[in-house]
Amino acid sequence: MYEEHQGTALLDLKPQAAVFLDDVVEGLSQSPKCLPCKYFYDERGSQLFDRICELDEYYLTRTELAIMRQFASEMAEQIGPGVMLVEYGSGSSIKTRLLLDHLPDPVAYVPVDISQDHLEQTAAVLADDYPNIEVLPVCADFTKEFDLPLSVREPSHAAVYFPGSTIGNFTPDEALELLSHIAPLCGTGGGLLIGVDLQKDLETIEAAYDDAEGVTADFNLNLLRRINEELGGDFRLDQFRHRAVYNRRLGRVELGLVSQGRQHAEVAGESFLFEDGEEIRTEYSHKYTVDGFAELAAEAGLTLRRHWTDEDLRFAVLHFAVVD
Ligand code: AVI
Repeated sequence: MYEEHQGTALLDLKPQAAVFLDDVVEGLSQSPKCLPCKYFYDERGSQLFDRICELDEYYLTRTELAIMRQFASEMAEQIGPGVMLVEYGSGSSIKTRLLLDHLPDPVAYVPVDISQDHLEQTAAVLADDYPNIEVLPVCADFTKEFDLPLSVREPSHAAVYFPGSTIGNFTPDEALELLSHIAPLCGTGGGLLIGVDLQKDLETIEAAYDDAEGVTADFNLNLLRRINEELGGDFRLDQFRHRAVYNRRLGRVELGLVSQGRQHAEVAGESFLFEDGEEIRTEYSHKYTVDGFAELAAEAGLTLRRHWTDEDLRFAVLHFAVVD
């Protein structure tokens, strides 16, 4: 299960079966139709997401980064010395580096990601740049339970870093399930540092998910392109329109693709009917209040210790402790 990669041992726990087709057929057979947002991120989708992060309207990335720049040393102090830092996602970002730069005597850094290529590349670069920190990549689906790798030096505790408000792409039930793995993973004395997008005015939120340049629309439609290319689908991309609506009651952006007319599309020999105006739900992006998120995390055995926000209260980074 361990493979050697440019000086970093990779723990490979990724699911072996190709489930993309099953998930697509299952989602399109439901009413209302849906497709899992995790399939946005093929190579093209990841490039489009990088462009989204640079958009004027998409305030999340730059706001979180500004919070990290301002408060990384306080966050690192909260996390404490001798940590095994476990990042959900590949951690190539400046945010990860800010944290690693400020942590007192970290023992190991464990990026966890399902995308092996990306994980290997970023782990190798970080191992080069931080020779005193053992880099132990784990290729796994972090929404499922997995074991931490062994480090040469014994850590005093483990802490999960989960930036980017990716937690918002899970429903509250799914988020609770994911969070409930963290306390047993890290054990008493462990922690969680997590980036969460906050509830705010509708205009700001909807603009972030429906930008003037149409990059988010391309990102959303890329899912159909991927189905066409990888699963032999015949979706006509110009016959579906990107839609992003903020549902204030549920505190979430609802992203969908709306059929422009009554039409059929085939995937791997199965035919699906789309009525005029029918929507395929492709993503939720939940927005929280600090108290609301702390309540959810408390159900998973995590106690809010501190949090940091920007001046406009757009985004928050929260630190939780695992307590008995
Ligand atoms: C990855 N995730 C936090 C993004 C978000 O804001 O929910 C995904 C995204 N979807 C459309 N734009 C960005």
